Amino acid sequence: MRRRGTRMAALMALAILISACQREGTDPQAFEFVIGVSLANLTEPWRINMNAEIKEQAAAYQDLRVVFADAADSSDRQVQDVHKLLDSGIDLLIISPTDAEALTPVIADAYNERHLPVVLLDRSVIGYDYTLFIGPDNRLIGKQVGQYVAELLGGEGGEVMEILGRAGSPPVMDRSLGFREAVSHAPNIRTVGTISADWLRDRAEDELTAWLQTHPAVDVVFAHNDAMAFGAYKAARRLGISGIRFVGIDGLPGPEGGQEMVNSGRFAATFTCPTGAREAVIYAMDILHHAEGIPKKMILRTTLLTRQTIADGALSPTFRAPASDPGRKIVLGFAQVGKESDWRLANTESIKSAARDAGIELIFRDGEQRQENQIKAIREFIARKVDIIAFSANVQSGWGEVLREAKAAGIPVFIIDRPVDEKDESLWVTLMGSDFLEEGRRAAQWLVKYMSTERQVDIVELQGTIGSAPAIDRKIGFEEVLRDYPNYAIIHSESGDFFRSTGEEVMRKILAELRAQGKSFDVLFAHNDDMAIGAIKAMEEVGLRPGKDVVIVSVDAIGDAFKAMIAGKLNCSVECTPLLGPLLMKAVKDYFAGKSLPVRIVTAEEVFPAELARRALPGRKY
Ligand code: GYE
Repeated sequence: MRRRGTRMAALMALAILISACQREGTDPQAFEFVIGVSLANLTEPWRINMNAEIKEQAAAYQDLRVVFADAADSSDRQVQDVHKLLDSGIDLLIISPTDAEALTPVIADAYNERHLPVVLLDRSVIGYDYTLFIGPDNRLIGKQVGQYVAELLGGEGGEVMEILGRAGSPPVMDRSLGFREAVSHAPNIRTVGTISADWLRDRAEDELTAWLQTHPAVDVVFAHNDAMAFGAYKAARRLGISGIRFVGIDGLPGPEGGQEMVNSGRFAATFTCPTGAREAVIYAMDILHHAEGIPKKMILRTTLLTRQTIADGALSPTFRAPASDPGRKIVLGFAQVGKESDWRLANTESIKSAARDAGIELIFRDGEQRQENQIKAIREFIARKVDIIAFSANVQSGWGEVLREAKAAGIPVFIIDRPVDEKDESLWVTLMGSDFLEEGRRAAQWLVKYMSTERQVDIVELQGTIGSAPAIDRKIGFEEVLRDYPNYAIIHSESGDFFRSTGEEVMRKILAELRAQGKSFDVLFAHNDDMAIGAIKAMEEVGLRPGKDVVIVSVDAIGDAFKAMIAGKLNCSVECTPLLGPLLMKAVKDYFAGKSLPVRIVTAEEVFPAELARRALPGRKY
């Protein structure tokens, strides 16, 4: 309610300049919050739909006023729009950037300097300087289209023509990459042509008319959105060419929308690409009300629409009450990895308490670090006909068989924390947890900044459980950053299996080996804090001063890591939150309420260098 007078004046001025909306009949003075919405353009049907959905969802809130700005596809104009919105005193910014590079600085400034919450819609920026990203995984969409086209054409294969949106834009590059990766597995499919039509129907019609003159025999036309696919369809019809299968993306309702094109047989298929607009407003209000558990990224689900899948209910959210008696408690079977670290113990506690709070009946099984125990537990859940199964995969491979059994039994599976590397993503409903690659990158980014040196830096790496996603990805992310710093070298890398005791043992062994070779090292990168704390003990035994003689960076940000940082023995911990219980129970409830869930939810995390530890410790929850 602060600065209401001046803000009111600034907003009225802005509303005249741009446009605004609030719930019908509400007193313009009464609103509590003002959200600024900066859209890339209002020409494409998909973006017009996004705009409409924001307005509809915003109308549900009494105390909300939304101010819109349309950048008409100009990033310069969008930068100005954002400045105007910021200067007018908005409480939160929702933005769909025209161009990541051009918009990153002004968005980072709003987020870091003005501490304004920022929700990115559909397209991202460079880096992580925003509150929440909601959008599709364009590479995954491209891959799904490729898999569908490969199936459509079958063993014989055929010729495919690809119509791109705006050349060089991230969605186009990702969709094309995913598509070509998928069709590259089908030997008889040849991509015989590519044209760019800037997302526009008429441009696609003109371009394809010219192209078809010389290549009338193409089997499939894949267009990056339905508008261009329709343009392509019209071109073929005008030239009297039949037999081409048209595949689009967006799947919007209404005349000329993808749903109509599929139902009328003009398209073989399209793929939904939800705008995320409603979720953006819902989460924006949660953020403004300081709700807990706001994720960092929500990757929205894409659904294949053919006449058959639509007939099977692909468009209608199916109400999924627990099998027999909707009134009874939802029964969730959870197969946990084990008890290897403080992180894991906090994760287990978070799940157990959140299930209690949500009134969900939890059957909890501890895998004791063994995959076969987890598989046995999942089979037990299937036999007991639980309503839903959730698990964290000790190692990422070898889950296909049991996940197919759960699917065959009609029991939905949620994966939390550690993903699996199965290709068939229909074997689980959603995956929620951290971005382990990004954690590895952050550890290395902090290290090179902290060391700021050209001299040789030798690193010992304590890996987590071999074959587990966090160990694999943290290593990849860490090495990816160090590739630009040739004076940094990992001279020894060994697994401590995420245990504090094993971290200590393995470090003791490494120290002895290096001493015998007359070698020393400068840095320890430990894939989790527990192993780092174990290693600190082993270092002190041989008279080393951890945190001083050896710089130590690790991952998790558990309580004991803060104590070690305050004691000067650990230099930095990259956060990885174990508090996934509330997120999981909310998703379970949403699922049974028939809501479509994101395919991926990435949690929000920070980096804690030692100098921040003392101030941060009191607020830590694990
Ligand atoms: O970093 C580690 C735990 O899967 C992210 O497993 C989790 C990791 C975490 O043992 O402490």
